[in-house]
Amino acid sequence: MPQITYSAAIDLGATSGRVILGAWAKNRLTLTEAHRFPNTFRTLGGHDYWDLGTLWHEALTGLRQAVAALPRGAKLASVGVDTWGVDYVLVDDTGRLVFPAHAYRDSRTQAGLQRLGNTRAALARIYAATGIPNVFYNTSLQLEEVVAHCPAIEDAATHCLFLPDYFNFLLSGRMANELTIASTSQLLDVHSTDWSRAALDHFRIPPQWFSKPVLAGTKLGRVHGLPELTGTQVIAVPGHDTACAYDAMPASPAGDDLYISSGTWSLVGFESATPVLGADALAARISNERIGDGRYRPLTNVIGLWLLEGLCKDFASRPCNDREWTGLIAAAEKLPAPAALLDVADPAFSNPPSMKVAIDAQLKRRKLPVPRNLAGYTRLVCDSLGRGHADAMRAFEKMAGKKFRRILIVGGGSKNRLLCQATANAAGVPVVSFALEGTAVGNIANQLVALRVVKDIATFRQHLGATLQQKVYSPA
Ligand code: LFR
Repeated sequence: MPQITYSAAIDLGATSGRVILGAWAKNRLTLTEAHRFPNTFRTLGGHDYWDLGTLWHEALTGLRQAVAALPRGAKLASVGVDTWGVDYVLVDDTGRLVFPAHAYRDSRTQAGLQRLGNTRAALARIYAATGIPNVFYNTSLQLEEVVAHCPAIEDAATHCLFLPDYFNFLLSGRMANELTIASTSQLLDVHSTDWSRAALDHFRIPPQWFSKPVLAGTKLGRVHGLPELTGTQVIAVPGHDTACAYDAMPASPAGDDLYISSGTWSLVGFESATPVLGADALAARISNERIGDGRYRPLTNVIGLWLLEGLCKDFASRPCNDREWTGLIAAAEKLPAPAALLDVADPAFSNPPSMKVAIDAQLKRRKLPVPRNLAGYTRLVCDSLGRGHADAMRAFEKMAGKKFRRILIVGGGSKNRLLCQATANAAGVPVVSFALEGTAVGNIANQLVALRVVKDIATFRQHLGATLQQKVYSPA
């Protein structure tokens, strides 16, 4: 019998969550989806909140199903949690929630966003300190608003845990802040792996709420309180889903691949030993998020397939299954390329009541024709996102002084032929798409490294690359 290591990834996204069981044997990872469930935030009295009780319940259901799927006598060696970025809970010393968990699309940060946006010197200082631009969802703006709105919170809360940190605590009983998720906050020092006192002071956030972040691979302890999981290690993987997705990229060791994790957001970036900072980087909204080992992932957040998801809501003819999606993409491919593309950075696209109305308004303002049907809009959106990806690539090349030879794409958009081809055409380099559950695979890869079953992430990528199905789109 080969030696098999079983690990589970709890991988929580803003619109769906899953628990994936990984089996590693003979340098090959086999995945089983133990459980998948929808996620959404709920609006109460004008504010948006996550339903953490339901998420925890679903995570436990998934873990139990993962254990039930193990062969007789096998044990789950470890479990790791990753989630979307920036969201957090405030707890007391016993881990009790002392403030409701808001969702990052809640509008309570708008005033702070504008205030910081209008004070150029302060924004430049915060960017120099944290490497994170001014974005509406930043934890910094969220916490600034909580402290201002509810000063008593400073006494009630003793710890700020990001969502992966909180689920790790529920599993292991240990409170720790993990580095990659901390790096999404705009509160981490860009030159060290500790918090930025300048940023915490600027936003008036109590520094005692945070502990020095741990690196990915830290063992937090055994799962407690769940008899089925006795002995299973809780491992702090990169808590940020995008950091996990990037770790799963079968990248060339030469470091000349650009990465896109394509889903609701298009997360375009690369790996670097140094951050990309300065006025041009701030203007290009480059986020210097962190890799699990402490290095950097300079990244631009292009609006992504949120545009297409939003548009579909406005069409009765919207696709409802994989076959219909393929049909829509094929119809869009047959259309002529649009004469002019959308400005995808238009803030009107971030959360409009109707995406179609928002797109039409931009086109009319620019005196451009409005597409006739959903296929026409799909063509316009994919070509425009391809251009957005290429623009991000060129900005990185200029600022980091390097050339990218390929673009690697994972996530939902990697299955979208039109988007992959549009990206290759606009960027002038091949796009390589992988059929890969990037976030869950990166989560499990980090557990295997922590368990010393795999030497390091580079070795994992080599093994993964040898077994993965890939499709290459050459620039037309
Ligand atoms: C993707 C993601 C992005 C982050 C956004 C908000 O799931 O983590 O990286 O910018 O969600 O947190």
